[in-house]
Amino acid sequence: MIVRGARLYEGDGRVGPGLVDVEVAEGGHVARVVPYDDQKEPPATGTLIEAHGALLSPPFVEPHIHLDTALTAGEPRWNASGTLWEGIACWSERKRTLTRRDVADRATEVLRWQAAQGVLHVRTHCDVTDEGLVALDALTEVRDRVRDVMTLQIVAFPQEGVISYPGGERLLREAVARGADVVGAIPHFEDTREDGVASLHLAFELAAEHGLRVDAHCDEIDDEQSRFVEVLAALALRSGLRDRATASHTTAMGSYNGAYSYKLQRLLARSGINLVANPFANLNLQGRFDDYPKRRGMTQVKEMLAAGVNVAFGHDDVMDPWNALGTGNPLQTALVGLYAAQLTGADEIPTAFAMVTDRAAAVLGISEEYGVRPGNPADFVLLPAPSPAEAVRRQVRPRYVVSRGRVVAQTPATPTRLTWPGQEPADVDFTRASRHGTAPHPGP
Ligand code: 17E
Ligand code: FE2
Repeated sequence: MIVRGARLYEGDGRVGPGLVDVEVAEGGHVARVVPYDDQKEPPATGTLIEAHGALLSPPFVEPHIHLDTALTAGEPRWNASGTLWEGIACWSERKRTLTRRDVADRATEVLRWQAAQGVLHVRTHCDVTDEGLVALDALTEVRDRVRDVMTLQIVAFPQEGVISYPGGERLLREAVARGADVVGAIPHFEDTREDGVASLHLAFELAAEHGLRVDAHCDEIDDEQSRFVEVLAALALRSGLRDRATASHTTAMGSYNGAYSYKLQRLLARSGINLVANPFANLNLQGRFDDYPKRRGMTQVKEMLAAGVNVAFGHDDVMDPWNALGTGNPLQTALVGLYAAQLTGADEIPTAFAMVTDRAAAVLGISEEYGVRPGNPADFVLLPAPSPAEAVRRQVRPRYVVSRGRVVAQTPATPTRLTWPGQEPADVDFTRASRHGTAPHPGP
């Protein structure tokens, strides 16, 4: 396979200077990336993709989703209050009826949606507060079945607590023994501050013992006194786990005072941990106990990025008790995230794209093999846009999704024909090319 004349996404929101050709070797790896030469004849054999200046990016990375709960919204009842807490109660009821087939079918369906939209690396949380560990066994099976196309990391996530849930620690250990890739926690849900701290100690112990990563749902509450992220960061720093540890949600940070925030920025930067904000869930679930002014619960995305902390955006839910909507589209996550975090400056919009690509890859710990470079797996998406910012603005679907050198998804361009007063019907062009002969605005 060869992709000709593409703009190459190089990470951190940046695009390479000229157009390139990307050649894929037989084994599904990137063989060469060379400057585009329009005089050169394309090879006679193999798949040829003419990019015409479209953006070639490594695939989207989903750093935080719940595939075990996906597609259960309304079962057995709807989350009427819209709180995290009622969501957990609804799920607890639904959990009693889980079968392996049920979980595998729903998870697979969402993975198909993700692959179609260019997501080829996924970290899913999986509730392990279940005596049968039904969802965990289902997801490890699914992980094996999709291995040739996508990589799936499974977090052993104790949704109803580790210390405060009967048998919680035993179940967490058993989940690790049965093949979870990452150890989770939910300290703000434990009965006491001390239980929350103990749950984080346990997660780091287990991770160290088994060579795993840590990703905790951490401070997902509007309580400014919920301060478990400092514990997580200190443990990451002192254990040496550092960037192998992630704090997800950290919505309480949206309520921290300035003095404490300053202290925390320094600690988080030194610790090397990642943060994952989940704009759909955070905007939906937080602030539910406020009247006005009503908090919206996003963590300190802009401030933590400025402090040098890696922050990524996750989708979190797809049609479950915590979010009735969602298709798993990472560019939707990026768009909603950039508004929630006010990352709307010209140099900030490309950062939002990085937060669903290379910054998310860093969360999964796959940065080395991630990126369209010789020797790496030929995994990429071809986006019909000249820049990351344009891809986000126009919410484009990848024209091609390529995994290990094989096209796994293809979406044809579908222009909209508009009949406009005084003109012949014509396709609408949502790019900002001027209709009056002046140069198009370069855009961010
Ligand atoms: N469980 C939880 O504790 N928090 C969430 N945001 C979701 C599930 C989706
Ligand atoms: Fe979550």
